[in-house]
Amino acid sequence: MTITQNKLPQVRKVVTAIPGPKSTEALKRRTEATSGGLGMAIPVVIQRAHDAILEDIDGNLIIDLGSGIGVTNVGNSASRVVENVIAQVQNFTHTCFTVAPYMGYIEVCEALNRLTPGTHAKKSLLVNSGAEAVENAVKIARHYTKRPAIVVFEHSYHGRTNLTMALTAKNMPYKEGFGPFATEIYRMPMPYPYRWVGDKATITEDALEMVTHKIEKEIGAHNVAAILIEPIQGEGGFIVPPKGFLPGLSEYSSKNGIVFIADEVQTGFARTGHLFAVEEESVVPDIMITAKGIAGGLPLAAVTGRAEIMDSSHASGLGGTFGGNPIACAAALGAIATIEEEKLVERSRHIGEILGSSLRAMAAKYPVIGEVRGRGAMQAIELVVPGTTEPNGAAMASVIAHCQKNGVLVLSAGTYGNVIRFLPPVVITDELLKDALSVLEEGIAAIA
Ligand code: PLZ
Repeated sequence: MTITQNKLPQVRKVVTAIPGPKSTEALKRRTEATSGGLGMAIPVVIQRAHDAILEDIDGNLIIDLGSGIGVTNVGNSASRVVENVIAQVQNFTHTCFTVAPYMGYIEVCEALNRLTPGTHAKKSLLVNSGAEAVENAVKIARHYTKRPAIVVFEHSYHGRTNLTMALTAKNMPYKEGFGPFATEIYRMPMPYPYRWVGDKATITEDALEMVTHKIEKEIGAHNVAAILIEPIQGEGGFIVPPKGFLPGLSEYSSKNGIVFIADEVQTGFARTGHLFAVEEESVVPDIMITAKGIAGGLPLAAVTGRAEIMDSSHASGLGGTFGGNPIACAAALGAIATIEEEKLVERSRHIGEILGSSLRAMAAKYPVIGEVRGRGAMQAIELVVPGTTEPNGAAMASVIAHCQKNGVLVLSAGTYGNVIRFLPPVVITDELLKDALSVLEEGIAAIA
């Protein structure tokens, strides 16, 4: 089926104050109607979005450098996603895969088994959200190993459900007042290169030594079901582990019968200049968790792993009403086809070059930027008090406010609340990205 999509022009256009009068009115209703527990990155109400442009109800065209937190990698309302969704919604909307199966679910699993690293036999399970996928990966690893302990890291983020809050590092805002939390979760030191207090020349060996020592002395390796890690930590501030750390953990896991789980929820689907971030160091996880970018904006997440691990549960031990909803699966097949046919992995590397070189040039000029880090279309700047490594949350807030006022959506991140992260749709044009970066630079220059 081909549809006619009247796509928004890929240009920035600010026609009112942000928020404009219509958004301001609508946001009053938001406050009245929606839970006060929900945050808001930019105070506008959206009526349309295509590729890397968001249009608010006042007619402002805003450059999206967040992709709805790393989701619309293939662009907002990408054509293949829209076409597949329309075709599917006309055929059927739901059966529940564990009641009466359908091909879309099977085909998404086949695609994941084919595309994730490793040539071993793989199988997949589909669920609704990243957190639900993390929960299931932990369930499966525990069932397979018959062991209780889960090893996680400082600065990690894995979700907002009870188990995934326990797996997540940061208290405020994710955990504060929401306990008690699940047990048998053990948090390990994370080699955060920029803030590592030890010798940076031996960071990988030293961190691996600390982690394995703690596992052996405090848990017992034979009690560990899984080591769970984000290949680049997302909410924690785009912390890139030093070279060799992920391969070291993966090797230690296989030597000790531990399931090595990569949480690729934020890093997956052409985000980092690879289809999956673990590919950078040729790491082959036993289980990979994906979500966000998998379905171009529809809610879908997956657990993909070694066939013997994924098959270890008894039938009906896994499931859920909506998991792998047919419309979300149709969207995923459209998103995956877009990534492959439009060569978005290469595009992500190209974006990485523009982003990286321009951010590094800014860092050389403005000492408020303590570090530029990340990979491909997933990069960030960590803001500090010039001349120190002291986190500069005020600078972050003021740069983000400048970007918003001028029609550029950027997101914050970081354990210390001082990181600005860039997660543009991978289809963003060079011109649009450069325009957004010039607005960012004005914001940084203004506080320098
Ligand atoms: N694992 C690595 O990044 C979601 C959270 C936004 P869900 N990150 C964005 C917020 O403030 O709620 C995420 C992630 C990693 C798991 C998750 C959880 O994915 O789809 O939000 O449940």
